Amino acid sequence: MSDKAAAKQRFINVFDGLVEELKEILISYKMPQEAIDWFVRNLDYNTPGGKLNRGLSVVDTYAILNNTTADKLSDEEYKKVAILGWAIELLQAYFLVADDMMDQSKTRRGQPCWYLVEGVNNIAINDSFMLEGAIYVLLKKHFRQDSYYVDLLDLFHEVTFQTELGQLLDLVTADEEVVDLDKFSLAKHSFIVIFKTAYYSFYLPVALSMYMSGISSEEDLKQVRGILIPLGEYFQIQDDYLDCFGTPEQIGKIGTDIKDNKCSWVVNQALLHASPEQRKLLDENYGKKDDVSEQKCKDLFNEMGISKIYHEYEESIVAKLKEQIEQIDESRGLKKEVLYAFLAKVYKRSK
Ligand code: DMA
Ligand code: MG
Ligand code: MG
Ligand code: MG
Repeated sequence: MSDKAAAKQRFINVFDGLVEELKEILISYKMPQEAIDWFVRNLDYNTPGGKLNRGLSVVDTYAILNNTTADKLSDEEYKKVAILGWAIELLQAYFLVADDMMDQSKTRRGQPCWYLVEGVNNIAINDSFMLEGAIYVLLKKHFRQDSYYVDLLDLFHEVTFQTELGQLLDLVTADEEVVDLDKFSLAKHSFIVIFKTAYYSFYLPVALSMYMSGISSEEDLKQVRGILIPLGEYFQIQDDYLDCFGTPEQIGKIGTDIKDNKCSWVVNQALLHASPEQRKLLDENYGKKDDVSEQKCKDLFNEMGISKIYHEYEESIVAKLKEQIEQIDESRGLKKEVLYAFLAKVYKRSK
């Protein structure tokens, strides 16, 4: 097994233990077996199947801040920080189960979306709530006695609300019936993606490790936010790009942004550069539910060289982020390496 695979396996082993702990809580409530089995199936289907980048980042960041590597952490310390990692993965699972219903997606992580699994349907709504609820059950059990417990709770609540604000703007900007491309703009796109993705995917993992490491002054939290928010914006621009230009085999999901009339980075770039005829084609085809209209939009994006614009954007944002990371003040214990490690995970990703 490679080091990377071994690290992932150690992390997944913690999850199996957490499922047992959550199960015990339902048993203590004398929950009938069929509901316990359902909850376990919900946890297993929706939580561990992804890249686990967010969760693993909590562990890696913690190791860097404590001048060590993850494999050198004792089992006890490893488990504790890994629980924070799994708490983010549960938050992500909660958002994704709901997001796939709202976006009418078909597949996720190479399998059918949870709400489309035989017999699930709208029970997925309650299942998403329960994935979120599991976060607080675990935090209470494992962090109740720690001085930073309330900081963890505050952070999860704040970031959850920010994500929901982003999802709200994402949804109300993408009307199901009326397509009005004048409603889109890069400024609105930036707001949507910072709120729906950057806070929980980038700021949250680092801030959690910082609290657990005791390196959590307001100045240092502000310093990391200043880099992780634009980095998260870049990550979601990649997600928008891959929705249109990635293959389902690569990204594990079938893109829905064009049919869903989403204010994505791709269509915003096209709108910036479109001739009157190209604009007309978009007005007539973007946001339509059929494959032919979707293909016409994709052909136009190819003809307009959106990929080239994307690759230029990628190089320029990465150069900017590196410059910004270099400015970090490490005097209170924060490390530039934390941010370089994040950047390396995102740069040129294809899934
Ligand atoms: C997802 O945005 C954001 C959250 C909070 C789940 P999205 O719909 O672009 O994500 P995906 O492409 O994975 O469905
Ligand atoms: Mg989606
Ligand atoms: Mg969505
Ligand atoms: Mg997407």
